Amino acid sequence: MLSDRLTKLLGVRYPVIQGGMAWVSDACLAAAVSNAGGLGVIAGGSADADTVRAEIRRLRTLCDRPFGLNIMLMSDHAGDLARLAIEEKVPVVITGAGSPSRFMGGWKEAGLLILPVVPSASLARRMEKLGADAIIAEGGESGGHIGEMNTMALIPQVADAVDIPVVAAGGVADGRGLAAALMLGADGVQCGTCFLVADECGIHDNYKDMIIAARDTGTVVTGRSGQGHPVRQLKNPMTRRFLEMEKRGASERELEEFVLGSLRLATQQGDREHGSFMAGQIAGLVKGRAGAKEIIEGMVQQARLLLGE
Ligand code: TUI
Repeated sequence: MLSDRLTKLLGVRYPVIQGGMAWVSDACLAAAVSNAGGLGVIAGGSADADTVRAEIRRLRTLCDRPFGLNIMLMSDHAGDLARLAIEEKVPVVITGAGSPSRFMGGWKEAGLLILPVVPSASLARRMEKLGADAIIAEGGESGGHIGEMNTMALIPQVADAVDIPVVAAGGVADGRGLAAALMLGADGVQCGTCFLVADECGIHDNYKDMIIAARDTGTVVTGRSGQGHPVRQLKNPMTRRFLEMEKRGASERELEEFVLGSLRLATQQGDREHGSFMAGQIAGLVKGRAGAKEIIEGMVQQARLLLGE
C-alpha cells in the first residue's frame, strides 16, 4: 500500500519529493511539483542568502503548498541559509553533502521539518537521535555527489535502523521504482533526474536532450581517486579529461580548478564539452519531456497498479 506516513508528515498528496539540484531547482520547478501534489524543493546550492530568499518569495507567489529548501552543507553560505530557513519559515529543510548536526537545534526550536540526506544507515541513526523528522537515504545510482552504498542494499538497512519515515533516493524515475522503494521499506521517494526534463525546469535544452539521449551506462563517477568528492554525471569530453587527470595523479587543487564553474556551464550554457551534466543512472529510462504533473501522476498511477491498489 502507498504509505501515508510521509505524506501526512509533509502535508502533501503524493510521496514524491523533487531533489534539490544546484543551479536547477528554482522556484518555478519547485512550485510546479508542489502544485502537482509532490514536495517541490528549492536548491540553495552555492548561492547566497539574498538570492535564495528571492527564490523562496517567488515560489510563494506561485504556490501556497508545502515546499522544501535544500541546503548543501559544503557551501560557504550554509550557515546563512540555515538562518534564512528560520526567518522565512520554510516548511521543510533538506540537507545534503555533510552532517547538519550544528543547525538541528535551531531548526527544531523554530518548528521546521528536517529531512537530512544520508548515504548510510549509521548516519541515518545519528540524524534520528538529533531530531530528524524523516531520513532521505540516497544510493550511489544518484546524480551529483554520492556515497558508497547503492539504493537496493541501503534502503532496507536504513528502514531497519530508524523509526522515522524513510525516503529512497537514487535510481527512481517511474512507478516501478516507487513501488520497489516501498517494498524495500521506504515511505516515499526523492527524484532528481526525471525532473531535469520537466517542462517547468529551466535548464538549457542541450542538458535535457543529453538526458533523453543517455543510455543505461551513460553516466560515470569522477573524483573517486583521492580526497575529493565522488560525483556522478553524464559522460562527456569533460569527464574523460577529468578521469585522465585523476589517472595521472593530478592534485586535488588541479582537479578542483578544472571543474570550477562546470555545473553552471551545463545548466545555463548547455556546454556539451566543458559542462558537468550531473545525472543519475536512471537517465537511460527518461525518454522525453513532460510536465511535472504528468511525471508525478504517471509514477503514482503505475506504482498503484503494481501494488494492486
Ligand atoms: O548532496 C548531494 N548531492 C549533490 S551536492 C552537489 S554540489 C557539489 N558539487 C561538486 C562537488 C560536490 C558537491 C551535487 N550533488 N546529495 C546528498 C548527499 N549527501 N550525498 C551524500 C551525502 C552525505 C555525505 C556525507 C551526507 C552526509 C554526510 O555526512 C558525512 C559526515 O558525517 O559529516
